[in-house]
Amino acid sequence: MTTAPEAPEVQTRTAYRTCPLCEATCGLELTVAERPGETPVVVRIRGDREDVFSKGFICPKGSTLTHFHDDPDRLRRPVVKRNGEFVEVSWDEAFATIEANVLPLLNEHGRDAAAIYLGNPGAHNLAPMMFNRNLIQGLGSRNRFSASTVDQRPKEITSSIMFGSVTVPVPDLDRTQFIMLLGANPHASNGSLCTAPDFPGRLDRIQARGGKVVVVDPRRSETAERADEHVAIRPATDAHLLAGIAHTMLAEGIARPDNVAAHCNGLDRLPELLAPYTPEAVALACGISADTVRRLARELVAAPCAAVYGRIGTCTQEFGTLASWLVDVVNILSGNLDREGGAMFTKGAVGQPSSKGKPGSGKGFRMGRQVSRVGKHLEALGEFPVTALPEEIETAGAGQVRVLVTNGGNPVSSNANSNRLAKALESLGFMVSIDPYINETTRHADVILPPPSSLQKSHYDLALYNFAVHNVANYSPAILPLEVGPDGERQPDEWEIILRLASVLEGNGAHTDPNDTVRAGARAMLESAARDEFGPVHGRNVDEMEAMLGDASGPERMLDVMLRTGPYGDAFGTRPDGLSLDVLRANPHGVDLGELEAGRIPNLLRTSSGRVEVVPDMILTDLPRLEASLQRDWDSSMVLIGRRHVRSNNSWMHNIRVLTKGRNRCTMQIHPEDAARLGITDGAPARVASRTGEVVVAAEITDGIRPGVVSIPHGFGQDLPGVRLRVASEYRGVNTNVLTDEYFVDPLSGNIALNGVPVSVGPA
Ligand SMILES: Nc1nc2c(c(=O)[nH]1)N[C@H]1C(S)=C(S)[C@@H](COP(=O)(O)OP(=O)(O)OC[C@H]3O[C@@H](n4cnc5c(=O)[nH]c(N)nc54)[C@H](O)[C@@H]3O)O[C@H]1N2
Ligand SMILES: Nc1nc2c(c(=O)[nH]1)N[C@H]1C(S)=C(S)[C@@H](COP(=O)(O)OP(=O)(O)OC[C@H]3O[C@@H](n4cnc5c(=O)[nH]c(N)nc54)[C@H](O)[C@@H]3O)O[C@H]1N2
Ligand code: SF4
Ligand SMILES: [Mo]
Repeated sequence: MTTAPEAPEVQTRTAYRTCPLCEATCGLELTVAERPGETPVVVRIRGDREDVFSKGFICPKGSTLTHFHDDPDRLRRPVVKRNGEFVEVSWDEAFATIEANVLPLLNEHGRDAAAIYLGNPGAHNLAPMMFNRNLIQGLGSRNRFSASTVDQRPKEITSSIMFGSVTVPVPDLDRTQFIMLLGANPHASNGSLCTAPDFPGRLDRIQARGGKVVVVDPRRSETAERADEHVAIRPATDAHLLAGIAHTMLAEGIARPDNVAAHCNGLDRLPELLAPYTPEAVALACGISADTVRRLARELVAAPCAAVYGRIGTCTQEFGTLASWLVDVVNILSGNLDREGGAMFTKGAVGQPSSKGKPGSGKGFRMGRQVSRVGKHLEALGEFPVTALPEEIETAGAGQVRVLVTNGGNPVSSNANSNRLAKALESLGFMVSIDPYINETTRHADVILPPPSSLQKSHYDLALYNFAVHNVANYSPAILPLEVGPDGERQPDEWEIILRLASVLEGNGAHTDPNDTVRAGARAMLESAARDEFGPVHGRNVDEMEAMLGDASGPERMLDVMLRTGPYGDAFGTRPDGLSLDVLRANPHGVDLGELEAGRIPNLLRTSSGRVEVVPDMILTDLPRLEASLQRDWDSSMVLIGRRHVRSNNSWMHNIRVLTKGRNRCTMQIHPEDAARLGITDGAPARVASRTGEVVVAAEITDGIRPGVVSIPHGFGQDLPGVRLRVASEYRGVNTNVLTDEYFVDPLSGNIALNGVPVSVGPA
């Protein structure tokens, strides 16, 4: 502790925490001021220069955790809707209200009359990562939805089929000499399904060491601006381009999948399957030259090492699964899968399916174990695609959804056809949200349970470290205490909220001790680890291991088990230098677990064949659609795409004025040729319409976008009745998902196609 000279009674201390806002996991250094008898406050946040992974990097959002914490609109106590108005109540009353309203509905209509929607922050916070499964179990409904099906589901499916589990290869950013990014703008997003603090700096360093960065994007994004080459592709034709590249490698005899060929099924079928995708044929669809397709194929093979990486633009579009599959096919054919400087596999410290159980094979992947009631959409990874949510609420009959639970999600903003979804939510019998804000979605709720702010909860990036470009582990304890309400009631921690709600929904009441659930969960994990004959604690005495957990509670108890039984763990004593929660506590800047390892195939495979399934049957069923689209009249309509900005985060950070101040960022970008033809003036309002709706948005004329394409960012449009976001509601933004179409999906995954949506554009 040091004493600040200007205010003798104030003590300051330094604390460290991983930023939970995006996937980059930057280390933050926080200065906490403490005055005797008062609640401590965080007075400064900056990048932690000693963080083993981020080394001091942060973006403008990272230092705003205090603004979020202090936001007067952020709920501190639960609210219950009475006569259309939200009123603050005690936690006990909130849970009692849920119990009194939800259980009768479920008793009458059955458990499937409930649905759950889990949003993006759930992937960034320890408690939901650990305990959302309890919430799902407590609800007991088959109607499970998440933001994953407006995001990365296509990639999760292709890696599950090809490798046997959600084991997504990441570009080896720090060693590659050639990277081709499709539909990703890490200058704004800092990367996704590729955890890399200072992703932009890592791209710069590829160039600095003589490598090449190629960006494939209909828009000259900030990333494209700094790249060596920008390929301005037509939206939704990445699968065509990648098929053309793969075709070229095979046709020219330059493919060299030798490093993994012995472990692949179906490689020999690729030449025939990809025969239609000649550079000339795909060039027409992609709106780029055949020579470019050919040259990219040759460069990818000729580079000392290379990685192809696709993200939002390749997933949230009508050929999302095919494009995601082809990313890996091209990495295989260029000889770069599972190789240094190529597309590699992370080995997370908490253990993944690919590092548990028998090395080299497993149960493989199955989807469609359930089919949704109305639209007959297939389940994948335990969920239905969220395209099915509105129709499940609206359509009468047995199994109609009458109760909705959301945790950290804003589907009215983030899912397609917002107007329809908002109307559907209004018709629900009861809705419960765990959320800090009254926003576009939660204004429809009957009860909102607010989690503590990020500064008040502990953290470990359970999911994101499994997609990191370097193996690391980092745990952050909570920095500020939980609040105590006017009645002396302590605010529950996020994990306690989730587990209490799970208990209420299950019918066990709000007064079961969440710690009993935690203890039982940790014990079950130990039992399963002791049974794993390939794991580090096989055959060990469970009581003995349990005793070593001490009295750790909450997610920490579970995390400790995961770390200790994981690939780097201390195995409860037999590997004394290994990881445990104590080791992470002693290393607040994180633990460096080394560079990604090459040659993890075949051991990481969990396919039933024990091979990489290069040509899965599911893919075969969809290839005819891709081939037919080669003949499509791609210019028949203007199309809409999205974008992100570094100063915003999906829908929920627009209430932080330091981020939203400055020029209007929610504009419709349009090419000068289109603007002239359609009578659009720069800065003036333009009308954009689609099958589902219409918005009026300020036009931004720029030659940075391809003709025929307009771009509007998502997550804006908070100025709706009932929303309590005073800063965000003043912003001149519109909700672009009024225009996106819930029935325009990638058919294999059911993921909504948010990019490449046909629209008409004119002056307002
Ligand atoms: N600042 C900030 N960071 C974020 C987020 C945020 O909202 N703001 N969100 C986080 C989340 S949830 C995610 S999933 C990640 C996403 O991270 P990214 O995948 O990097 O997402 P975007 O920044 O939207 O970049 C997508 C790019 O795809 C382009 N594009 C659109 N359609 C197509 C197409 O058909 N083909 C190709 N090739 N390109 C296309 C767009 O022009 C855009 O430049 O970002 C995360 N990080
Ligand atoms: N047009 C278009 N639409 C898109 C996208 C796009 O590129 N274009 N991107 C899609 C993508 S990639 C994603 S991931 C989705 C995101 O979709 P969602 O997850 O549905 O939406 P978010 O905007 O991330 O909203 C997060 C919600 O969580 C709340 N929240 C914030 N922190 C916490 C917390 O700690 N705990 C809890 N319980 N709640 C919290 C916020 O108040 C907000 O209500 O949007 C998708 N929608
Ligand atoms: S890039 Fe920004 S928002 Fe993302 S983790 Fe780092 S500081 Fe946080
Ligand atoms: Mo996302």
